[in-house]
Amino acid sequence: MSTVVDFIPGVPDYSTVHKPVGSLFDVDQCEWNKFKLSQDQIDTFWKDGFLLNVPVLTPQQCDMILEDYRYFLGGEKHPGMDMLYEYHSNQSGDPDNVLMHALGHWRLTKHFHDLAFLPKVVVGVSQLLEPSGNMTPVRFWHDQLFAKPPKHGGNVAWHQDYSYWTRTSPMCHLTVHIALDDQTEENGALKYIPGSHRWTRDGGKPLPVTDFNFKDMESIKTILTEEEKANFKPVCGNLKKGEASFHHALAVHGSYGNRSDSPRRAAVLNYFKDGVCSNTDEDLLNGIKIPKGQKMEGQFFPLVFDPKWADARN
Ligand SMILES: O=C(O)CCC(=O)C(=O)O
Repeated sequence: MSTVVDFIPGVPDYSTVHKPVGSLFDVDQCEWNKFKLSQDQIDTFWKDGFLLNVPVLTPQQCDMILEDYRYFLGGEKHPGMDMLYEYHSNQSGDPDNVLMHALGHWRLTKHFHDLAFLPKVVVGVSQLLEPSGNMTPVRFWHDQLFAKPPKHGGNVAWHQDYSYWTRTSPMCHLTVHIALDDQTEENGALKYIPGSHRWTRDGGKPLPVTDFNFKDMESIKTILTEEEKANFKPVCGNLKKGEASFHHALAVHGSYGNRSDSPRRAAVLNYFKDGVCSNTDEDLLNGIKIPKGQKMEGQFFPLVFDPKWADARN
């Protein structure tokens, strides 16, 4: 797909194009292999279930993304809001714990669209999707924005991502969380539980969802075993602006409220291995269906990296 088609007259739907369309990064200079993670980074990911502090955006690129973020924080509304898969101005419903959460904004602006194709992200994802470390073709699943306003920014309750994604299978998914502001203990930095990517039920199933509104931070503890509770030792990511963490689809993660004087905003990218199938005849995302058993592909699930592209540059 290479031509942008309007969703409603005058509102382009960038999901109709499966390559970068804007000026967030220079595509011609793209030499895929230079974006590979080191073996140490890959080993850390498989040991802990996450990898921290990978620089993926410059502060200037973060500011370009933050320009587009304004559509989601009240005030100016984007004319294509109906294209979003989800939009919660405050997912918790509690005015003292405000969490803005959106999905599907890659369809709305060039910068959000291109972020999904960022070489520094997709090459690493390709390396981390297979425990063997063999690079594998990668498809985009969806994006997410999480913003916590100053002083009364809300929690994101501890969870495993795949608990929300069993409508796609097999589990071969990965998340990249990009900090658009420096993250600290005070502003609600993302935290991880090392080793929790091995916490499953009934022969490999994820833990059940315990809080769909992300509000009740500790609700996950009601379903953990004594051993899991004993090993519940959070590590703070302390990501700097422009740094990313890569996490396994079963890595337990979450974040507390923002009590600082500044907003804490993040852009999250979710991917899966090419070949993952739909596991439902119902909606996969708002109005988007793929029959159960069929491969996830087409307009909404672009191929963002194939190791063949890197080989072709050598
Ligand atoms: O922004 C947050 O604190 C939570 C983000 C999250 O759940 C994720 O990156 O998968």
